[in-house]
Amino acid sequence: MKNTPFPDGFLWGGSTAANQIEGAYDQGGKGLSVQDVMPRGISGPRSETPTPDNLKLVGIDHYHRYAEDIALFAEMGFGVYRFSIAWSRIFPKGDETEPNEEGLAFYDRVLDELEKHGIEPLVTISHYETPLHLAEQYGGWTNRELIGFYERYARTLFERFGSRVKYWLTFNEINSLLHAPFMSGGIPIPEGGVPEQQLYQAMHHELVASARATRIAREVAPEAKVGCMVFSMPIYPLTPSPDDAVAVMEADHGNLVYGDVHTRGAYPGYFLRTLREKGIELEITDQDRDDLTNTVDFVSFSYYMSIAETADPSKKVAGEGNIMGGVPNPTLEASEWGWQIDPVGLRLVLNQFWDRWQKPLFIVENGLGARDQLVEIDGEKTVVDDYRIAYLNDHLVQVGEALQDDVDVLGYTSWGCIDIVSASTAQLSKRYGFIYVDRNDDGTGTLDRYRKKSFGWYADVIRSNGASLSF
Ligand code: BGP
Repeated sequence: MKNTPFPDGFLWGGSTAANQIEGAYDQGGKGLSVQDVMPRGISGPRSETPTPDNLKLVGIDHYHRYAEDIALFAEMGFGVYRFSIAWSRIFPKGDETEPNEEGLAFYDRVLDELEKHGIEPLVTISHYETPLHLAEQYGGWTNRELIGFYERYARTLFERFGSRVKYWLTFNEINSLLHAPFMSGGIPIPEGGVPEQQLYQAMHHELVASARATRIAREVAPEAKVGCMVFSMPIYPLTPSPDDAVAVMEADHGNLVYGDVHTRGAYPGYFLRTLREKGIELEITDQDRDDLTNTVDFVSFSYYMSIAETADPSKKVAGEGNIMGGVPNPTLEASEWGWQIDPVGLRLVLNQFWDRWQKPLFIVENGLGARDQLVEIDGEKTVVDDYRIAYLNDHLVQVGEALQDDVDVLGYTSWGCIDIVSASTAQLSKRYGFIYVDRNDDGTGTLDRYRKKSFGWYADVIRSNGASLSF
């Protein structure tokens, strides 16, 4: 075996979210989630009710094909699979006192399948799919009552699945709340936007809910490891000017405060200054402060891209990006969707998070969204996705660098290991998978699955524990 920087037991796998993969939006007793009225993704208008042009209503029909999909993951050698539980399958409206048994039973079946193949589950409790009723009747996370509803939901999951699931994530990309209030926090957006006072209060409620979930897990499922999940975004100064460096520090703070609270159990001083300067007074009870001290076991994050930042208003142009765009970096190329590709940024993030938080890290999203062309080779349909292989290879090489820096990394789950509906644009043509799904943006397609070239490539990476990468 060739040398590899990846330690024994490193968890290799893939990652998805219920609202982007399952479909069956109104089956099995499921209620509506905010995603069911977001036919155009984050930036498009919401609809009043689910409309047939919303690709998420069918997704890739994983609700019915999960066994076939998990068998394909097993064929690649996955040791871990990250998926989310749809809150509205378990509590269809969100404020019920009793869970929907049919919803719980579905995830039992998914877990059975994973167990059969020896794949460790990694479960996101809430991935951008707040029950719609909680958004419309309560104002989403601006309302303190959501803490209690989430608590009941989390307790239900820990009680039911706690002995079968070791790794849990409380909220997907919790630091996206201020950038995408409806998708991330179920907060209806009035004309003129959500007042900042309410947004920051919602942020506080989610942080308390996350910490309470950790507390409950300790009681109910003592073997469980609970992590937070943030999007990571290295930010470079556009020039060497000290003012640009300060602009970077401040932008960084806006993203890092969530991880700081989750790992330290209290708000950092720089955040309190931001609140003071904005004239925001948060309602924080003594109980909240006590709850926040329930810090996480590990930190997980997504990584797709980096941005630049400047203090010079004339140079401040907004580029495209995951959750937040930034000033484009002139030294980097971008994906077809304008996300700038930066493998080295992943090493920087891993080192920064490790140095800052000293908690094991889990890379739970990374990948390239690209348009794929289905072709036939030797009678088999496939995609020759060398661009995806290059992207993933270069990022994994940087994970290897971070491991040599002695950063503690538990595992890597590439995003959208099978093609799913995009979160930002609600397209199916923005594909991340090792497995091609025959479904198009207009909703046509057979939903058949095909192995892409990257499928065999990733299987080799996993089998060799990273030794087959081109360093
Ligand atoms: C993250 C989300 C995912 C996801 C991914 C890729 O922000 O956690 O749900 O989809 O980004 O983004 P997109 O699907 O918009 O390409």
